[in-house]
Amino acid sequence: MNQKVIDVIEGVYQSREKHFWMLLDPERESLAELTEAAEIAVDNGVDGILVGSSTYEQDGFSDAVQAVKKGTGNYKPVLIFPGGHKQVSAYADAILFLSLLSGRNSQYLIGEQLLAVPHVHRIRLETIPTGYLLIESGSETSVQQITQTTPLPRDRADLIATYALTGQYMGKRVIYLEAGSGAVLPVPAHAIEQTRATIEVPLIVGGGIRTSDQANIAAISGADFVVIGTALEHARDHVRVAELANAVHSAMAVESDDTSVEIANQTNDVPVLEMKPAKKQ
Ligand code: 1GP
Repeated sequence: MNQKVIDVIEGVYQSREKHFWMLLDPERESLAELTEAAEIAVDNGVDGILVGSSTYEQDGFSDAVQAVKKGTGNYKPVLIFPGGHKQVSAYADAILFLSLLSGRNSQYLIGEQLLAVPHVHRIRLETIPTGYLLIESGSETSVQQITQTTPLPRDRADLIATYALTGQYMGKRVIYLEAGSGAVLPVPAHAIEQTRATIEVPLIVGGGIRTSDQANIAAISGADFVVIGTALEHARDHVRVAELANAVHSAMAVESDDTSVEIANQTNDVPVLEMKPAKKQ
């Protein structure tokens, strides 16, 4: 990768392309599996690979990133999606420099970042300032448990969009709406739509997306980048990767300014910045 990753990300947003990112968890796969997964991903339409884990604390993280990078043949960006400050590696093209804005736990707002910075600076790793918002997804997820934060209510698209805009105003170059890895329910389409209509920076959406339909809906609703991890874990199925990639890419032609995707239970039309008390469902 000679190009800066932020330029790639902003280029996707500006051109209204849709990109499909695969998440690989080094805690759940061997080095050989990571390389193989990355090879299959690149061969079947994946546009970039995230590497990270909510719990990984071992020294071998950089080896895992190197294994993934090897599998991509340097054709697609490899980004660190860190669960903590030890997840830094010079083999990555960039790191999503996350700040968990939906919570009030200072460890994940600034603490882990501060601990990571000396290493990140030493290796001159590209940082992508990312506003990370955790959205309620039907049950408690590991990211929720680990960060000890409360996710944003899934029926409050207005609140989610306002948090995203706050992130943008704070200087975040990217916003990530996260349902949590393995979530029962993905981020609601209405929350994606309202966030997309509100912010003017690229939007990443992930967590709980398992099917082509769900991936397609996330992209049509306004996600510039759709992330899938769990659904592809250990499943080295070329066809399935290609189907999911196609479901995301094909949304480019479908998305319009009128992204009125019909999703059950998503009828909240409260405009952003006019926040109302949370409704009980
Ligand atoms: C998690 O958004 C990613 O941080 C991907 O989630 O593992 O549920 O696909 P899944």
